[in-house]
Amino acid sequence: MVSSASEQKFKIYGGDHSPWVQALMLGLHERGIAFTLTPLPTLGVLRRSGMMMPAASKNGGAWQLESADMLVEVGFDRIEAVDLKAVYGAWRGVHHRIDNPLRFFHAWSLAGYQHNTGLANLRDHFLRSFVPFYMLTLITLMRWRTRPQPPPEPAAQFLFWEQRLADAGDGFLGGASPNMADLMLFGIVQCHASIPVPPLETLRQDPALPELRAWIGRMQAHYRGYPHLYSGKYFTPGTPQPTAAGPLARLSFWLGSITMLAAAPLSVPLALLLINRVQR
Ligand SMILES: N[C@@H](CCC(=O)N[C@@H](CS)C(=O)NCC(=O)O)C(=O)O
Repeated sequence: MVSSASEQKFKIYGGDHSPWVQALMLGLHERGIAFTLTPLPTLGVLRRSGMMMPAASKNGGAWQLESADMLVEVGFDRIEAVDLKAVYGAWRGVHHRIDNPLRFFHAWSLAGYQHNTGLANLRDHFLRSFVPFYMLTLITLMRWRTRPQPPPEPAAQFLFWEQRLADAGDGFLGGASPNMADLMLFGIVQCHASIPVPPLETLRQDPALPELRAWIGRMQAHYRGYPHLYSGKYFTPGTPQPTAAGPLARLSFWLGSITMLAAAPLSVPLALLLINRVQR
């Protein structure tokens, strides 16, 4: 049974650059369910599932993985396998987010978490610099292993959705309100916009994608007031960018990042160890 929105509160570990963290947060927002976002996994989560995000705990209960399972729990129908595959297909090009590592860290530095106050908050920002360090290591490995090539036809990865949206008319993929496919696809759009990668320009400009652009506009209008919209600056109607971390928090993040780099003989093996822990 799905309990009422006011009885539920989620604590989510993750970053709002992740499409799956975004999908979960958008779904909770849609259902009017309160949540907090925390940048660091608990030690228990770290031991069990490494750095994989999102992990979420409902009402202080056990931490769970898998955005789709958690969205089902709050009342969404599960996304069809073929749609999930097409959502992953729209994520191509994400590896470009580390083309410029400084820009990558800069974007992460802006994330405005505030869970604790005072020194504890600064400690969290210092420690959370390990997350982009980990992601940089992971994406670098992925690039070495798969050697991704530029697509011959940049819009191709989005054409499945362009067609589906043409069939869906003026609403969402879910009809009058967003369904799990809307949430996940919009999560991908947020990911591409959080650190702009070539697929973002394709979404903005490619003449083959008018339906997708119109849908992004409808989603932005629908989620106006949701505080993690990175796409709002690139598509109409415009919406405000997420609130950035304050200067002290950012300073702390950068001190953390420099420390992670200086401690590379320790931090790189730790990242590799944790990467191997994750079941993908
Ligand atoms: N199927 C998972 C996918 C989650 C996922 O791929 N998360 C990425 C961030 S976008 C992650 O944490 N990757 C870390 C890793 O693979 O080690 C879900 O939907 O929750």
